[in-house]
Amino acid sequence: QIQEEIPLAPSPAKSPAFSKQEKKEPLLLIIDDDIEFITYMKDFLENNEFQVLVALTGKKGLELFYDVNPDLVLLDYVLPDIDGISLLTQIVEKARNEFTPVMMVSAHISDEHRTLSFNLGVSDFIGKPINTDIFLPFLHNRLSARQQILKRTLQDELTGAFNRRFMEKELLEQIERFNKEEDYFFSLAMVDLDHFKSVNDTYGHHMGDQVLETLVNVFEKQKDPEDSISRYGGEEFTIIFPHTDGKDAIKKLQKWRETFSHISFTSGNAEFHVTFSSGVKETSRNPRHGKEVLEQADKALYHAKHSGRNQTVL
Ligand code: GH3
Ligand code: MG
Ligand code: MG
Ligand code: MG
Repeated sequence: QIQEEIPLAPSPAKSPAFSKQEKKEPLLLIIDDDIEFITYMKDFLENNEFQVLVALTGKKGLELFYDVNPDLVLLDYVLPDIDGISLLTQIVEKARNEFTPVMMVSAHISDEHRTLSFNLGVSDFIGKPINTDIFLPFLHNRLSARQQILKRTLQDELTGAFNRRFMEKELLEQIERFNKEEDYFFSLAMVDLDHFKSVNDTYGHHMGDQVLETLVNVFEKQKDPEDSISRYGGEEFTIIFPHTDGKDAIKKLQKWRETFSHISFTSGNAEFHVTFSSGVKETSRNPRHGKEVLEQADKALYHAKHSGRNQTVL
């Protein structure tokens, strides 16, 4: 039997599958009211290592889309609650922003339907019943294209962390949630390596690059799945901790700082250690803009630097 919302394992993570650590099964959202079709597809896809979420109405589908950020959407052409094409348009627009392929599925393929769908921005139009032999490789192609795009647009090449563009998008979403949901809060940290210029000057840029990669590795290994590490620029990183107050964010950072500062880097015969400083801002009072949160974390970072480095300041 189909529930409208099939619960997912831990947090329906925001972090994309291209993260070095977590290789997750792709998440598909099926928005359709055809129970027979849904049952069949859900079963088939789950047997082929996909996670599947189902929504029986367009409205529920859009809500779920915002909640779980799926990798691909299978969308019924005709849904009971769709008011004209406005909801369809909203789903497709949301999908476009996330580089998420939308496959329109319908038992009635007319040129008119197809034209309308493609004009909306749907990437594919598939007829029911679906030939699953053909569908599977097709699905994989679409998903791998999406991964490539996400990688290029949201990931920092050197470290594998997210890039600043991702961070800005994520911060905007966090702020929106914070302003909308009563009990929601998050923390943001700015991290900057200590005396990094001298690492470059003494051991060379290549070594400096290795230090940056190692730092991100330490973070990625110790972070919780929903935390996101982004390279803000140069040797500065931003970490967003959803559902985390300043105290807990600091606790995490202290642990990471400890681990990182004990790593021995070697260059020729020399052995050296590197530390970082960080500033944390928690959303305890109403921040109106992401910029404000960033500025306050940056201020805290400034204090950490000026109180002797290798520390975290709230
Ligand atoms: P502080 O403790 O005050 O932060 O001192 P610092 O020497 O780290 O000073 P600052 O943060 O201003 O230095 C940033 C340095 O990081 C300068 C720049 O050459 C270096 N850097 C930025 N991006 C990269 C990179 O991608 N690779 C390497 N190797 N170095 C980088
Ligand atoms: Mg239908
Ligand atoms: Mg700096
Ligand atoms: Mg620095």
